[in-house]
Amino acid sequence: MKKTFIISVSLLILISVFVNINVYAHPPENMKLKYDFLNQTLYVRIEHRVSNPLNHYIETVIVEVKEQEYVFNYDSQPTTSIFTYNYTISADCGDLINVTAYCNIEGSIKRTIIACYNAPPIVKIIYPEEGQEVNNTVRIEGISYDADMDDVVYEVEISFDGSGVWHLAKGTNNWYYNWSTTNFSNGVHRIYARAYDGKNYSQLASINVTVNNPEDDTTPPSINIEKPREGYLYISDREIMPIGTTIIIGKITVKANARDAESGMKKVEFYIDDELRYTDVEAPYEWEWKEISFGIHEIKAMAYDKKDNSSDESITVFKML
Ligand SMILES: [Ca+2]
Ligand SMILES: [Ca+2]
Ligand SMILES: [Ca+2]
Repeated sequence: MKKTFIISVSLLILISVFVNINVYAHPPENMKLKYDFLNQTLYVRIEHRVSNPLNHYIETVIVEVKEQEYVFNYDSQPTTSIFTYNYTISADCGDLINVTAYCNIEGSIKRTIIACYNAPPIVKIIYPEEGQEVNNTVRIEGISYDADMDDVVYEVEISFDGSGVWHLAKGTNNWYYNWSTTNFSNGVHRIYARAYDGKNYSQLASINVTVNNPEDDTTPPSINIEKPREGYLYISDREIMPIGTTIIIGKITVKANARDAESGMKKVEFYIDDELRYTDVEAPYEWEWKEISFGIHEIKAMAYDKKDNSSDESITVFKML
């Protein structure tokens, strides 16, 4: 007696495991409705993907209109994917028509239309998420769909901060829009999306995001001339001693130290008496002044950052040979 019981339970478990694997169930994927008022006919197009429509199928379709319920039962479905049922249903323009389709194993799908009226499309923003911090270029992504059988989503548009300017997104059911956040100030901005089915716009979908791009660089770089040093004597590029006046005999390598904390250094220009003599685009910034000259001159080094902010430093020297 006990043995038989155990065997029966084991068999039951085995069968249930087998059944679950064999007929893995999922709710119907989609359903679209259309009501033809002249012919008083309701069209119900169902998407329910199955491997065997004889044991996995839409079993019941229930139509509710004007507090009346129509029940349609089936013992299979016509195809393994998408099929349409027609029902003669009496409705007036403006009536709500609710349709629910039940899978024979698990799940159902429900859709509603208003007889003779267009259902506006629906749009959703999937990325970025509400409150997310963004910078540079952001790919705004979303989905849209339309409940009416004959309608498709014609286009999806994006707008920012209630500007009233709408930008066309790429794609419809799955859409995206590349947004350059550098054209926007840092801080909170609102993204809006709407879909159009050729007749009506959807309700707006919207999210807030925080734009956070590096601030513009308006600070000039720092610069100082390291060589020659004020008040020193140089002979043939060598520092000899402090003598109170800057005197250079022979050639000299002018060296400048320049830094920029924001956008970075672009170049240092070297001038003699306000005449540009050399441009160094890479640190260390230096230039060998070897022209023979005699007299008082001004050496100037001018630093530029990548946003063309500049600053300079000068030194007056006496040069011989
Ligand atoms: Ca529509
Ligand atoms: Ca700077
Ligand atoms: Ca250099």
